[in-house]
Amino acid sequence: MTHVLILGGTTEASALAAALAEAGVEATLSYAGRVATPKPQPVAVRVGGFGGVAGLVAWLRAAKVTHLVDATHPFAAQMSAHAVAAAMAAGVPHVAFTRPGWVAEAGDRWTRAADIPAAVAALTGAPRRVMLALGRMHVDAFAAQPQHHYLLRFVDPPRAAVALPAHDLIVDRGPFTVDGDIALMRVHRSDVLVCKNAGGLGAQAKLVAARTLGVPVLMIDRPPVPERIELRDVAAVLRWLGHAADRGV
Ligand code: 3Y8
Ligand code: NAP
Repeated sequence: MTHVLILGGTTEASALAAALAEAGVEATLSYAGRVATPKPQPVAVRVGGFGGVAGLVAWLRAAKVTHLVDATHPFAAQMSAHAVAAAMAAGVPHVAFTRPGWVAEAGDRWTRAADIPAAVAALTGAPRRVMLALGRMHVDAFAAQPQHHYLLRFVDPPRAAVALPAHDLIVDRGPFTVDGDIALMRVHRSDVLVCKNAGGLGAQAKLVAARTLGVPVLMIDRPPVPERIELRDVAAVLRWLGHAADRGV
């Protein structure tokens, strides 16, 4: 009996959950519990950490998971590393379902940063109007560059005061639209966009908006993740599930 555990939090995870519900395949979508109201799903949902690799191994065994699909965000590197280790330990077939990173196109004005600290360092200099489209978890690091005015976008209202002197805060969850992000950057007179190389369509609008407005981008590269099979679309995952099930694994 197939039971797929999807590690979620992306548009890819939601698309796979919808396809599995449609196909009548038992699946559970897992959220870390980072936001107040995770998106409703047409499959069973669980929320919260597993308790490290051991916790995930125990969960895989207790729930009799037959396939593990890591469809987490490319920056959820710790979860992805745990997924590889736990699947190996529990003997559960595992793939990643992820999207390619964005690449600069003609007309783009990108500066690459290896990680969040490098992005903070790259903002040394005269005051600017920075659209910091990184969500909530890493905002405090930018207090090291207090000379700028920041435009922040969180999924939920902040639980504590934001440690940035000058900032505007938008509370909104994606997927976002190009027109919406063009309007946002115009109203806030953003002159640089800082973002993670998330890839995918759900976060891409701001890049198109920046290109349209000629706003330079400080693009943060993805963290390293362990070697694994990576699939790029729902059909490939469904084939993998069908194939893996044929082998009786
Ligand atoms: C809790 C679960 C779906 C998934 C939708 C995608 C698209 C919209 C764009 C900007 C960038 C950012 C952020 C972003 C996007 C999708 C996707 C994506 C970026 C939800 C969700 C959860 C989270 C967690 C949240 C983080 C934050 C990051 C906001 C659901 C809505 C900035 C990443 O307040 C917090 O603690 C938020 C934390 C991790 C990064 C951060 O450092 O703050 N995502 N986002 C997941 C969980 O609990 O397991 O409710 O849908 C999911 C989505 N967010 O099904 O349609 O596929 O990437 N999410 C980034 O890319 O830089 C916003 O503003 O332009
Ligand atoms: P992370 O740093 O890689 O993981 C930290 C810990 O959070 C994990 O060890 C695990 O805790 C728990 N966790 C992470 N994702 C989980 C999931 N889907 N289900 C259950 N537990 C999970 O993760 P993160 O970057 O904070 O991302 C958290 C969630 O937000 C993920 O669902 C991810 O897809 C989503 N998201 C993240 C970003 C981003 O920019 N990082 C962007 C969009 C969406 P235990 O060790 O206790 O198991």
